[in-house]
Amino acid sequence: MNSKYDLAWLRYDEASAGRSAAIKPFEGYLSSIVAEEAASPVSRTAIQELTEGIAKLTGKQPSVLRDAAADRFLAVGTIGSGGNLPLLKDSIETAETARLGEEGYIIRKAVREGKEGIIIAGGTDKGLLYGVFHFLRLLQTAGQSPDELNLIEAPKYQLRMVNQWDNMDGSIERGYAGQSIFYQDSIIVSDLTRVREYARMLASVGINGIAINNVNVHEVETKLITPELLPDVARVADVFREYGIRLYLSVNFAAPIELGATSTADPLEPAVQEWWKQRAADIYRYIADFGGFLVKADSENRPGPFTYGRDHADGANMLAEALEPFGGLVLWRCFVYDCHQDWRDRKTDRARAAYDHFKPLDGRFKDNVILQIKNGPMDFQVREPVSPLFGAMKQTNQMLEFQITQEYTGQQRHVCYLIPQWKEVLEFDTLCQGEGSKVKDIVAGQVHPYKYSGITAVSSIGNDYNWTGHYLAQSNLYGYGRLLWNPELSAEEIAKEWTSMTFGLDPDVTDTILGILMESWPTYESYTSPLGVGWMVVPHYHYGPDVDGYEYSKWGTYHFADRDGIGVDRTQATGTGYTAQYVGANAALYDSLESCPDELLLFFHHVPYMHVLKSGKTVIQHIYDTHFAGVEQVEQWLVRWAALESKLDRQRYEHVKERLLEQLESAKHWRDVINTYFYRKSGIKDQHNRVIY
Ligand code: GCV
Repeated sequence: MNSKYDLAWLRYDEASAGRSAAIKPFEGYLSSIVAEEAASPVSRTAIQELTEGIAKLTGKQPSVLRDAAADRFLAVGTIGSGGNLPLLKDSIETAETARLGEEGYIIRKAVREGKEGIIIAGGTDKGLLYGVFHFLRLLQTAGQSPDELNLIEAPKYQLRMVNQWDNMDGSIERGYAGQSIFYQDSIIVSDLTRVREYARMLASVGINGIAINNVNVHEVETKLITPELLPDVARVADVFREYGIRLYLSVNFAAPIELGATSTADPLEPAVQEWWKQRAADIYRYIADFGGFLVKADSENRPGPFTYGRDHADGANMLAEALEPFGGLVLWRCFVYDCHQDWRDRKTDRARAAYDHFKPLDGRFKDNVILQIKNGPMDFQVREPVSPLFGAMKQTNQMLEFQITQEYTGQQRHVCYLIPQWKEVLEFDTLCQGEGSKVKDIVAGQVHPYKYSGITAVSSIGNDYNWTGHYLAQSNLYGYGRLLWNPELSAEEIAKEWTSMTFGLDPDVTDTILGILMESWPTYESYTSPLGVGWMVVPHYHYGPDVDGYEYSKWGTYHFADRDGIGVDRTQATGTGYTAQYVGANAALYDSLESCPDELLLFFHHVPYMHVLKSGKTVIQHIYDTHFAGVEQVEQWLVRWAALESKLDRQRYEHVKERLLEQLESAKHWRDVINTYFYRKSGIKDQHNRVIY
């Protein structure tokens, strides 16, 4: 290890097998960069990234010129920002410019007066930066030719964010990759080198917003919005700004009380409203382009408007009013449910909560409020249906929240490539405006005309050398950004890009890693909780099996297994009626035992163990078979990984091997606990007589 941290997919590793073949067709263009004088910090970053990237990839420093001296060169700039780069101006049509918006770019070959240039032209400086990262990606992934190059790209989503769940004591809630890179000992770190490197990683995949503190806002963090801490927050905002990323803060709804200003946090109380207006004014004095507030209210014991008999529109609107004069946004989370439920109460259903709380408020939110909705109705399980709240509110901005950090999917000790899961969510057709009302279009504001929309996710990074705990978990952070840029990319394409950039182009290496990644989500699902029922994890910690860990608890997460059967009845006739929150054919699909998809059966229905699935297997046999198969799959991965020993650097090879060995042990533990539990409950034998305890 030469540096203090791994460079992930930005290693620009000249020596990687096959890399030079990818660069070769571009070689003639790479020694001179023709650029206007950088007009903004983001343009400066773009030119610097391009120069340094090429230098590392080729071993030769390109020169940056104002005019084309050589016959071949790269021409970089923003569209409409002056006449210094004729090649750039001449080769772009006005109609194309309109397609770019602020963040899009064009990359193509152009010829003028016998000189050939590859142009990288951004709609604005941000578009240029994204174009530069795209071009550097082309140099690292095989099969590109300058002659065929003609790309026009713009991101699908307006807000493309990450949420850090970092606390100022340096810990990270649900963090599995070390301590915070932002905070230590209750202050913001003075050396922001690593934060800058993180900004690069995020910008390289198109992320444009970050909330830098945990949504559970504790005592010290409550002060982040005060002049005491704002100078430090502003330092962090400065770093992200250079990479086109806006900074947001999570706020404590009870802040005016906790900071001693008022005796209430009632959103309709003028003194409280005034206090928030003052805080907003303070913040924008320090950070002129501050993004806004992220809020977890009335959720898991956090304060909120319910205390004062007010609803969530009252709460969100008060904050929105304070931010409005400055163009700030309120990202208001819908993860609101009763976490003090009585497990004996079979009528209350946590899955219903977000829809029941928020749907009736449609039309009441100010237009700088966006509701932030988790992908599923429960909590980032390995398998859940899509939240029925998406698209259910026509007049209220919505954004989607994913979880990159692998809280319930192996905690970055198990490989679990999540892009296929996220793609299923995005492709779900809610039917809210008839067929073709997919989640991916709803959160792009293309189904209902939302003013603001987008996607966010809980980040997975910490100060571990490799950022994400498991080297292969870097693929989820990379893939998340790429998917937000363009949700039409396939999970394989994304995995391939990441693998090539991170590990080089040797087909043995890329094929093996690609295979493991693509098999990993179904594998994780197969040896953990079956058929969409979820939970069955060690309470609070959420790693490893504990079938009844949450069964008699207050958290509303039950499986109801008894000697005869298992599953949660969420049907309209006999269950909690949750299925009715879906539209038309979707409600019918989930409500009927006949049509409900196997993988979600136990989420929606309580069935006997001998119920026959669409696959032809009984539920109990499915449980046994998948749990044995999951372990065998991990065993196979170890064999495939071992074959790469001579092709990988020692550090990464050994690290992944160790994690796979741990995954194998953990998968066996899951298999034996789950199979034994259900064998003992049901008394039904495995058809294949395998060992169950
Ligand atoms: C930040 C889950 C996690 C909590 C998290 C919460 C949330 O319940 O276990 O750690 O709190 O989600 O999303 O607010």
